[in-house]
Amino acid sequence: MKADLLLHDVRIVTMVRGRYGLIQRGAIAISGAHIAWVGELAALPNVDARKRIAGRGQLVTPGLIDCHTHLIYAGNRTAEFEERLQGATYEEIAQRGGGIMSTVLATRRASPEALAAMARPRLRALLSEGVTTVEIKTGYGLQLDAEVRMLEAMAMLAEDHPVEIFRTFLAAHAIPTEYRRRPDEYVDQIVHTMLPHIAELPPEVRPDAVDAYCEGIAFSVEQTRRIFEAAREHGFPLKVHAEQLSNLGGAALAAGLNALSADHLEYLDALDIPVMMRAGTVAVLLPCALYYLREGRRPPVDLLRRRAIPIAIATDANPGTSPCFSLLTAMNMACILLGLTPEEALAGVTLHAARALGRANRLGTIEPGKQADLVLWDVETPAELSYYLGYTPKHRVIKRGVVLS
Ligand code: DI6
Ligand code: FE
Repeated sequence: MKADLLLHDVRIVTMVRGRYGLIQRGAIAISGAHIAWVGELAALPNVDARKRIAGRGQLVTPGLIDCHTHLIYAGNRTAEFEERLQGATYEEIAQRGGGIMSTVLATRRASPEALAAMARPRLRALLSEGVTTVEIKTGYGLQLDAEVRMLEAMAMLAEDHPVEIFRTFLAAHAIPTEYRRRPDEYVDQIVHTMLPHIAELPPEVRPDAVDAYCEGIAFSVEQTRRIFEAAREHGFPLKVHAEQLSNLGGAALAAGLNALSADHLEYLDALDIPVMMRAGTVAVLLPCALYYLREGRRPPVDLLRRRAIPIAIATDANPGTSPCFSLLTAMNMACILLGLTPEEALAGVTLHAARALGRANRLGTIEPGKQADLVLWDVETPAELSYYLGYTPKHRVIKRGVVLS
């Protein structure tokens, strides 16, 4: 067998079916951007490899995936942070035009180049922990031109670095102040103007999915339904922000329309879970946001487990509710605050995160045929990835078969 790269003498955490699936003395043969062979070193066929890396017992995991971020934005929300420390709530601040809207005003004034420049250090922080795929949402433009500038900034970030960026269109993130008294007209604008326009964008900027924030301070279930039905007509997969601050039924609505994921879910009702199960909708949990908001409610992890709903974990990196640019921290918080096991947390940032992006056919596990997105870690056990707080074990990243560091 010919290979471009052979990793040998490694311990492999395959994450097949969301379990560690540990191979104690393994090897991985990579051909081009893909995994050609995985297994016990002893069973390795004769390989003619252009390059070899001896792992000396290092642990290999799939490249990590942050499947929910808002890391492109302008402005500064620290005044709001200080107000919340004095007792103001996130909803109060949003209702008086602060919150998301304050970030929108700053983002609307920024060029795509400026937005990309502001996002670069945040993206670099994520990538410095073995993240190889990042989802990024629009939603701080809330006007067609400004939303498109955010998509252009994503394309610029993708050019700098081999990281894979999944673009999500979130014009339904908040009702912009100018539509405050006529929110349905903003929904008309999304349905009749924005979605038809973005559906025709060139492939390097066209969104990969459409999202909406279904919440008391944002869009009702009925408004969300109109946006999702229109998005589906243009062929976009769906994601939803739902049951973060209250239970409106957004997760069940989205799952009924075959959404890839329903995200947040602190207030998810047991009755909403069967429809997620039938649709294979992933539950994306965002522990850094609930930590930052000091939210007392927890997503119903036990019920999700019992129904075998795949659980993904993400940072929700954003300036208001989760200024967290560390996926390893999100994994730790998923264990400490939500009660996940370290194995579930790792599945949450690999296989299940890939499913939340509709890319599990290509990403998220170490199996022949999958893309060679891998991280070699200097750790003794896979649980170590969830164990530290503010410490990143030494590691090397391979993206699409190319050794990056
Ligand atoms: N839920 C969140 O936690 C963020 N967006 C969302 O829909 C908050 C975004 C922000 O406050 O800027
Ligand atoms: Fe979010």
